[in-house]
Amino acid sequence: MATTGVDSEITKSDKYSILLPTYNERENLPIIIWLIIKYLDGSGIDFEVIIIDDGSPDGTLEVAKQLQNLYGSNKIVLRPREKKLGLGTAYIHGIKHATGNFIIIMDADLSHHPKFIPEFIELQKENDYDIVTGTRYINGGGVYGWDFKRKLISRGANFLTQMLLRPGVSDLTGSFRLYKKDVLLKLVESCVSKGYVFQMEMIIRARQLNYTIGEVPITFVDRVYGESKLGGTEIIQFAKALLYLFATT
Ligand SMILES: Nc1nc2c(ncn2[C@@H]2O[C@H](COP(=O)(O)OP(=O)(O)OP(=O)(O)O)[C@@H](O)[C@H]2O)c(=O)[nH]1
Ligand SMILES: [Mg+2]
Repeated sequence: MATTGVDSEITKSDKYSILLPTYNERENLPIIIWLIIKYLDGSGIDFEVIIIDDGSPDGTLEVAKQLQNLYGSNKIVLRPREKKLGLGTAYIHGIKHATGNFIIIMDADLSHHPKFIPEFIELQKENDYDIVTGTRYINGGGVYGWDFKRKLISRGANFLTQMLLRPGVSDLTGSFRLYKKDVLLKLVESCVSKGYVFQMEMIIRARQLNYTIGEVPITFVDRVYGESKLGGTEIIQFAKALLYLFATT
């Protein structure tokens, strides 16, 4: 989609801070870092990766330190916290330390492939979008490795939200996104929800605040290492938050 043939040049002053929150991602971290460096260095993009580890008991931080030694502390920045405090505050913590004017948020569990990042950047530049979001739900996007139940939940959550809030963005619950830094700061400030529903609220608020949003089709692969946590409580939380947003926006 983003291959237009027009070479939109990366402005020299643009820098991308990639926020990578981790909790028990010891196996995944070396692979994701290797892929990020491979695809971004290959495209001549100026970037840093900020790893926010929340005291993972599996020793993720030790692995992160080794990666920092390997790739350098200007590329790999460590901003760990003592204990598991959740994703929302992990992002805020990361933004505070970001030196880039753009922020990329992605999961560290290999569900989000770094090969899409140059496409996000190119699309942002072409249209000066405030946000570019990965989507599993337009042509070329997709989900791999999910069972029927999980697909149904994700589709259902997106469908319900589309019906109630009409945000005009096809993937609301995904978290693979590129933001202008000041835009992300405003959004994070205006969001009230935590957990799974946070990503959806970000997009709904973005629409309210009239930010422009582009979409890049992505393939999403279920985590191979580590445990999945989506359960009944997340679904109930999501439904509650959806109703809250419906009532208040
Ligand atoms: N720093 C920090 N990172 C977290 C926390 N919870 C999850 N993460 C990380 O955030 C990213 C997304 O979390 P996931 O556990 O993959 O959430 P999910 O994709 O909805 O669920 P599964 O992949 O199915 O487990 C991953 O990189 C996690 O390691 C947290 O409390 N603090
Ligand atoms: Mg995941």
